[in-house]
Amino acid sequence: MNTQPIPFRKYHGLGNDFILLDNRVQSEPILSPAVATQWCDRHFGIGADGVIFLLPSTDTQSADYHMRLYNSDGSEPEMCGNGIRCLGQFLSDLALPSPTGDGRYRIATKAGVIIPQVHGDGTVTVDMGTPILSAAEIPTTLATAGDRVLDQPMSIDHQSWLVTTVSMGNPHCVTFVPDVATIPLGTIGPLFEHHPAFPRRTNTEFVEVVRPDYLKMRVWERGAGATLACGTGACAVVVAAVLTGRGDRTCTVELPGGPLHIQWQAETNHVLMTGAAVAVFAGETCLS
Ligand code: ZDP
Repeated sequence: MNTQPIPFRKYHGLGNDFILLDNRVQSEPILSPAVATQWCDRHFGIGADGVIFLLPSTDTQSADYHMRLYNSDGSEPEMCGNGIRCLGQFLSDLALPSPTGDGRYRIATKAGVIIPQVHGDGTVTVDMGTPILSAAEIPTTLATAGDRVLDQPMSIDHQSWLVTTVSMGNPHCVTFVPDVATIPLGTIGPLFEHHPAFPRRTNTEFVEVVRPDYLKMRVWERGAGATLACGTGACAVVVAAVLTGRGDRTCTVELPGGPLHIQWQAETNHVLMTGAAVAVFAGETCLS
């Protein structure tokens, strides 16, 4: 047992849960990916889908803080939608003032500077930036004609799926299905995640169009498996629905853990995401 317990706080965004660490003392995460995996274990650890590190900004001109994240398998994604809402709420809970006084914080991530705005009512809006549609940048080798993958057939488990690929900083493969409840997520999800068409693996969303402004999705996340919600995934889903003529730019996405409100602005090309971010408990752990 470590003699120096490490303090942490636990948050969730629609049941997509994270351990948040105030890591401002140094610019590198204080945990190794292997220890983070141990913390995320639901039986032998604290239990979470990932660990999020609040780091000092390395360029205070462009960002107030820096966020890094490990998935529960120890891999490091570029971005995390539910996670950055939790980080915004964490900053507010730590009584770190918003530099602009309106609840906004500029957060440097591997996908650029992302700006959550904490509203003070338990919800956070995040400007998630612009979606990336170029196959090479997602990355996927699926593109046949042109550079985009829109409703392209792909064979998985002897079945043909029409897939649309979108990056919100991290890769997503979106497929529209008649009924999300019947998808065998645990068997089909890993086959998408590890398919050779996705050199950096992929997150996969199975989506049912209830109405053009109301989509229902289930997600298999890269590095974390079936989760109750995925913020970057919900944004990717609305972009895919608009591009394939199935959905509206302003849309509610129902995830197993609850709803997210997504707006893909035509004027700016930015995707805005609004949803809950909730502190669950604070503690200290001896695991290291
Ligand atoms: O891209 C990945 O590897 C994801 N598993 C990262 C986590 C995404 C997240 N669930 C979200 O809400 O965007 C935090």
